[in-house]
Amino acid sequence: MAGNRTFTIIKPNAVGNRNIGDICAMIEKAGFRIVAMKMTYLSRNDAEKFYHVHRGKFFFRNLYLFMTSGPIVVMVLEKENAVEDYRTLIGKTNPELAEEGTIRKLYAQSKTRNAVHASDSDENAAWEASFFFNDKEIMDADYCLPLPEDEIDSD
Ligand code: 3AN
Repeated sequence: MAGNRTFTIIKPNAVGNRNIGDICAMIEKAGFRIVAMKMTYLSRNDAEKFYHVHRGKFFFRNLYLFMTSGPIVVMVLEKENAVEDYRTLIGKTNPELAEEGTIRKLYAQSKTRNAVHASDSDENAAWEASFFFNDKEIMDADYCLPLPEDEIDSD
């Protein structure tokens, strides 16, 4: 593996607002490699399991209803220091406090509709990635790149 991995979700508000492309561009420009990606949705059952650590908190119901309200894009990202660097790129949970130029500053509408989810530790990143992807669906960045140019016809 070329670096560490983190896991992210582009949330229903950002998918609905057609921000998938811009958010992925920011991720790649910041030096992350997308090694797994799909559009899917969270059933209520899955949302309860995925957010089990927030059960009982005052915002749980809002979070759970919002996260099941529309399609999401889930991704595994690879980079040195992935978890911390990605949290820096997305900015604070509350978009009003998020730093200029961060994903949440640009694309979040509120603490609930905050555009993206990010893992908070290597351990949680691995668990969250395995919640959505099997091993075959997570690419080995070293294996995939660079492209084998000598075997591809140039035209
Ligand atoms: P983060 O997403 O920045 O890691 P967490 O893990 O504390 O933040 O919270 C998970 C999710 O719960 C957040 N992305 C947000 O959607 C929601 N959330 C957290 N704190 C609040 C809050 N005070 N009010 C509303 N929603 C919240």
